[in-house]
Amino acid sequence: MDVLYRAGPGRCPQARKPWCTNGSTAPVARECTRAAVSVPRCPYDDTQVLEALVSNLFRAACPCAPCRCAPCLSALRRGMSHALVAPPAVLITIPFSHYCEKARWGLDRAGAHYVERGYLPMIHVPFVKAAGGARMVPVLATREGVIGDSTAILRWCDAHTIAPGVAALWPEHAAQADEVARWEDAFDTTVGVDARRLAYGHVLGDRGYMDGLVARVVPRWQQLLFQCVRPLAIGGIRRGLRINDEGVARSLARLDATFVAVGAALFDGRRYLVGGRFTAADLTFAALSAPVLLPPELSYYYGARDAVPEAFGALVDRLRATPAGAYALRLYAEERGRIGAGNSLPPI
Ligand SMILES: N[C@@H](CCC(=O)N[C@@H](CS)C(=O)NCC(=O)O)C(=O)O
Repeated sequence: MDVLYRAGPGRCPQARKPWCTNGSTAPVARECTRAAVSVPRCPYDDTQVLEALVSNLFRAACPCAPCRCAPCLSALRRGMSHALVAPPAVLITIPFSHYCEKARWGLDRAGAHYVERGYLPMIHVPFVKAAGGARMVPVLATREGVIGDSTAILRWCDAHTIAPGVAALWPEHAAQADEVARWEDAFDTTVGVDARRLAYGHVLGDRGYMDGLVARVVPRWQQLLFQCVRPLAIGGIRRGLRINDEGVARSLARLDATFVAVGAALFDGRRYLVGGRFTAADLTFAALSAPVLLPPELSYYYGARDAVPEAFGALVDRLRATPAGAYALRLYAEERGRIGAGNSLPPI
């Protein structure tokens, strides 16, 4: 565990940061009297300051966010100031992005000690860049470096798994590992793109749904900003992801074909795509198809099935009823949150 403080006299070094107003339930850092034995360096320090300034402007939550891993949460419950629990890794996300969910699932499963910082599309750009990423999320800032791709983050998880009894996402057997990589690559470029375009295509125009989604997943300053630039932001997403009738129809046809291929691969009754056990191929399919399957485990992000516009709900029902859809939902029920469940909390 990476919490390197002990009780004793002295002041928490973080307490000097005047902007630490602490929006959480933990004791305020200013009152902290525990001495630091050694301060783990937060890989996100500079960006934290930037975010803190913006957050404070809008009186949003304290940016000194605790790590969400089980040991840190339990340390917080025992009364340790959240400012003392510095995360060794920071996951920068658009919280409802399914590529981010893929990375988050890998990290939770590995028992990783990290904190998530979520931003709405477009707002994410300066924060990603400040953390050393290119533009896209997910970005994982670690002490060893910055990783800007969901597959690379899963590979990082395999190398850093601390949860007991958790097998690697890529099997050791070379032929099986290649097969996993082939499925995983294919899902990244098909399901990932198509599910996103379909879901956005159905919900972007639904003001009530979008407001609910935004209110759930980001702090207030981002919600206010979104209200101000809503037409620009939605127009930007539509143009950037080519969300138009033609694009949506093309994505639907391609998604159906991928679901048929996955169903065919499972036709002999196997429970996982490769090697008789859960791998990166299964995780990637389930996470990337989540926006069109709305697994109950992700209702925090996407809302319940009944909350989506009617036409979209009908599509969700149809896809859920396919063998591939049922398989992805089963993976969520059986695999997501079972390991490192303490981590599976909403982003801060
Ligand atoms: N291949 C990348 C794709 C990630 C991706 O498409 N991210 C989207 C969110 S779903 C993104 O960052 N979009 C914002 C942008 O392009 O500025 C991965 O697997 O990480």
